Amino acid sequence: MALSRRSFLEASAALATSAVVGSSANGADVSAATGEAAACPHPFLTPADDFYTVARGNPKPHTLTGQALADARMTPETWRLEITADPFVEPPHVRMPASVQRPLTLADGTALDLPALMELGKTCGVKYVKVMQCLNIAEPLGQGLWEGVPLREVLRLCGELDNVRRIYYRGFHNHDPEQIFQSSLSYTQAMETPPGELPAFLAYRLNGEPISPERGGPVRMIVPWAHGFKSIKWLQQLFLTNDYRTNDTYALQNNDPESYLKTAAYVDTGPDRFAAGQAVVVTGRVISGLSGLDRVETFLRTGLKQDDARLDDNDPALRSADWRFCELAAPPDWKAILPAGVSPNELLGFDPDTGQPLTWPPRYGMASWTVVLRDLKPGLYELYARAVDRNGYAQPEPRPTKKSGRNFIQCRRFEIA
Ligand SMILES: Nc1nc2c(c(=O)[nH]1)N[C@H]1C(S)=C(S)[C@@H](COP(=O)(O)O)O[C@H]1N2
Ligand SMILES: [Mo]
Repeated sequence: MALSRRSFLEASAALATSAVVGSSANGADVSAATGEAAACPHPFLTPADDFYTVARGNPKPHTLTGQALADARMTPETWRLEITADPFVEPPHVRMPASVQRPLTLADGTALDLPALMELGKTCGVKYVKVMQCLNIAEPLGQGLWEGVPLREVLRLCGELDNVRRIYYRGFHNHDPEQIFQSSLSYTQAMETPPGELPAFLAYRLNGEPISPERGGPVRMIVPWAHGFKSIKWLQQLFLTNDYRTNDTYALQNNDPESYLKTAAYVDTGPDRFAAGQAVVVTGRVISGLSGLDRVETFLRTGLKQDDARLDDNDPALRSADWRFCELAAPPDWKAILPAGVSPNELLGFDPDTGQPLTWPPRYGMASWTVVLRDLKPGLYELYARAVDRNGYAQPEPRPTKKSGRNFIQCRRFEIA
């Protein structure tokens, strides 16, 4: 697993600005806030190159260039998608194999190409904002505006499906079975979407641009509600199976393969020493997961000694701490940050009349938060942050098990000297 990271925290210079911008999370009490401006410490849309990359493979497919990239069918011209039925049976669990009326294959020249996928996008394309988050990394990887075609529309190209209980999908893996990285959805998850929710889809544009090889292009699966392992890069193959088990590569690594994104706040790193009298700016991000976001809260722990350990998530002192409402950065000026030609009114998760997100942050999206602390006496401090979801659960609840996604309570330690 390779992890690379570029600019993680934007310069905090823009932070010490004017009055409180109106973004009270779902009507929560703003009076307890710091009373400081919540200028956005992160760009709302992460530039494609600034995502934190999680990629397997030797060589990593996105490092291929020239003819090797074309041979991998990872260029817009060479990209193809195969859709086939899996003959797998295993009585008594799986008695009949899946079947598909019109498979799409390379062998008979019917595999889907990029122009055909984009043509489909003209009539049934979707656009939405979604954060990418790895189940095993305690930090959002980046947030993009993704555009593409719902998986169900692509499956409909294949005519009648029978005995199909799961849809599996894989990306380019150097033609080496050992390197296969696969994920899956149930038939229902692929075909049906609750109103107002976001469908699984085949993405071919990120932030208004073609998807780069590093971000999984030319075509990548995006499963909006799930952690990154469901969003397979360099997509090449769908196979339809009657095996109902979730044999995702991540399941084999002890993760909950049906985990949803968790509502959780994350704390940015930053300087650990400030001069007395200097304002301390602590920033972070919050993801709105399955249970939505009501508010972010922070707790300033004071009077620490150098060798004091940070408070554990289960520490009663943390549970009963003096948690204060924390201001979120307001929604951005959509016209200024969306790619040319994209209107906020057409984004899923946004109100088609007002062009504003239906929730803040948008469903399976993220926003930034900022706390400004002034007049702190010399000493050692820790600033903790937690999210409270729309069912009233405070992080790390309701799902503290880390193999369903990382959401322990983060803190930043700093000294006033
Ligand atoms: N083909 C393929 N797709 C993949 C992976 C991979 O290794 N190979 N890694 C997955 C994991 S575990 C994560 S968290 C996300 C990371 O997406 P990013 O690199 O665009 O941030 O990609 C997913 N898609
Ligand atoms: Mo991941």
